[in-house]
Amino acid sequence: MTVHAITASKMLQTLPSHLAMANAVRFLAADAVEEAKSGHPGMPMGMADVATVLFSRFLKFDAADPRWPDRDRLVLSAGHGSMLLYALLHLTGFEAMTLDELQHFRQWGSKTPGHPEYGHTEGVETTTGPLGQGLATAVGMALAERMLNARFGDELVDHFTYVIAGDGCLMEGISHEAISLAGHLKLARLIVLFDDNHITIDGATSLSCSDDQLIRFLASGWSVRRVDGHDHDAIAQAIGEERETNRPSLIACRTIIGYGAPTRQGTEKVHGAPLGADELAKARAALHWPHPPFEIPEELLARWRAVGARGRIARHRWMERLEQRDEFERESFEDALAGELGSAVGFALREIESAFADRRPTIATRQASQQVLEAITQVSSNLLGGSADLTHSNLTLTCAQQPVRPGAYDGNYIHYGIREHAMAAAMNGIALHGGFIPYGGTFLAFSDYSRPAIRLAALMGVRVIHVMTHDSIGLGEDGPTHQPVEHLASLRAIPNLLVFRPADAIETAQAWDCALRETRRPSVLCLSRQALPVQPRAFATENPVARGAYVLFEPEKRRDVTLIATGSEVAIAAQASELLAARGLRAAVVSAPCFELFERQPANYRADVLGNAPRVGVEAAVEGLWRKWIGDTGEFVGMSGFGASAPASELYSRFGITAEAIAAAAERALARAHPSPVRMPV
Ligand SMILES: Cc1ncc(C[n+]2csc(CCOP(=O)(O)OP(=O)(O)O)c2C)c(N)n1
Repeated sequence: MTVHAITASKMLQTLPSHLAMANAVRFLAADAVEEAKSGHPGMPMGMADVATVLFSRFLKFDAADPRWPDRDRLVLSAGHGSMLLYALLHLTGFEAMTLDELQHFRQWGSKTPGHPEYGHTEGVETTTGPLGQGLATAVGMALAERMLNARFGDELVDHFTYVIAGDGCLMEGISHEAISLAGHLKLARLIVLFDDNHITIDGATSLSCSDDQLIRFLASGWSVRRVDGHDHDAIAQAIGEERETNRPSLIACRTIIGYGAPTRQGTEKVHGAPLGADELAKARAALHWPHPPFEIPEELLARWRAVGARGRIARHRWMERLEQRDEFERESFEDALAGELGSAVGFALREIESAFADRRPTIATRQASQQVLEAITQVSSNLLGGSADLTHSNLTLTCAQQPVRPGAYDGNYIHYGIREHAMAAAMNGIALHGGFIPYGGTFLAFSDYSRPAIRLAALMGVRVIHVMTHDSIGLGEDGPTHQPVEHLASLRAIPNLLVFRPADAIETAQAWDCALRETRRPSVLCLSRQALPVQPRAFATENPVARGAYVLFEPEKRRDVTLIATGSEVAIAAQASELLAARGLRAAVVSAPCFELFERQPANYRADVLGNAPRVGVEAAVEGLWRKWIGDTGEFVGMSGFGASAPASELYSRFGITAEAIAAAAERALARAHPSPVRMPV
């Protein structure tokens, strides 16, 4: 007998209805892939038994309220196996996941996209597909659960985070950062169900990997074990016992990919292609599943629906417990979950902004950011800070914050260690879980290490705030490895991401205000290492940074040229306008702290800001998309290659980002616009 035959017959003797339940998952997945003529049947067929045990015996949820805050979180890190999740959501009775949706798997407008998408499909906790992201995001969820538990107690916050991850997730580098962080923090309520099927796309995992995953996780402080992933009792025992450990758990579930497909199971052929009519028919025979595609026998469906309703009583009890809390506590809990900051934060921001306007401090924008954080963390307990081991450079820690420690989760600052990628993904998980608004710091040059998670934050539309300091050659002596030049352009290329580069302390406070208000978008705050003077500006009743770009200085009568700059280069552009004035040319200075917000302004506002005069763009970075704002005839003053190791002031002059260079560029732009005579007299 084959492994499959032995396991199947054992299950038929002991748990026929569980096997039938798992088969319902298997065939919904295989039939949907068949119908779509594309997709991944292998993983759902292989993990159907594990998922059936998890859902029917452990997972705390109520299909009638997919957003119940105290539900267990399930993250399908192996997102290509999306049909596993869609089948389970349908079977357990999630209202939006109709049979019709399964029949339109991967089709335009369906709730069943190729990979699970948060915000698109109710019941999907996070977007997955880029392997490893789900696992690291789940670490953030598990952390948020413990932290919220520390604030509000077991009665309101008491749930697990489960992850289904494959070989691919565990091979990805991010998995190392994630498991290391989770092990260190002793996130005991995190349970990873590893689809240990020894197969990836190219073939056997032995082609490319010799890791002993159990030893690897063990070394990071996890509780580990191996189980037959088709033996329901063994799976149940493993999950049950791992829930009781005081460490995060890895359960390596030895499975057969494409379980039940007679000629393809156990091979890469079943990973990412429909089985084909013949193989599918044979799988039906092998697993005693005589039902036509998308037909689930009534009794079986009823059993699955009962699983979907299993958590209903627990949810109602939870609601009662919430009701019994005194009003203040209940409101704090609900506000935290809703991501409310509280009006005190608004006041604190206004206050610090006007203090900056009065004192006009010449400080680095990273220092201004710290002062902003000092003010707002004193009045809001929902902000969760952190840094990837650059706390004292990013200036992200405030007096009001205490670090979270292994097993002690009542702090509000995370030392993420040198794990930028896991930090960014964990922040996504924290934001998705609810209860905290995460911000985390690193150097802008290392945003590349976080980028895949930042991209997912943008795709999901979640509020996470990246504090990226040392934002240009202005960081000086650390040299070109640490000096970002292409990062602003590359981050601006990510849709739905806000990239802020404030020019001084006032704009820094205003940028924080914008980032905190953006509840459905992530932000990157690009902050200087070097001190910057506060620019003179007219009193504004509204936050001008929210407009994305605005006129900082308008010459009298008319403009000859418009100088558009961001961040630290605004001050240099302002100096250039004075040089030009001395030469009889009137230059407006536009500060453009956030092009994404500027782009959304009405056309007449943008036209007023940009003006009709020739334009010069100034930014200590590569040109990127600047042409859009300066036009074909505009001039760009910035970087065209990597920086160098030297004091910042020397770098600015060596790379030609000076008031004189800007003035010369303005003259060139004017000459191009008015070929003869060159000068427009005053
Ligand atoms: C970051 C990333 N790299 C590559 C891929 C493409 N990809 C999708 S599934 C897969 C193989 C994953 O193997 P495994 O996790 O073992 O899944 P299984 O074959 O068991 O379904 C690859 C390389 C991806 N989705 N994400």
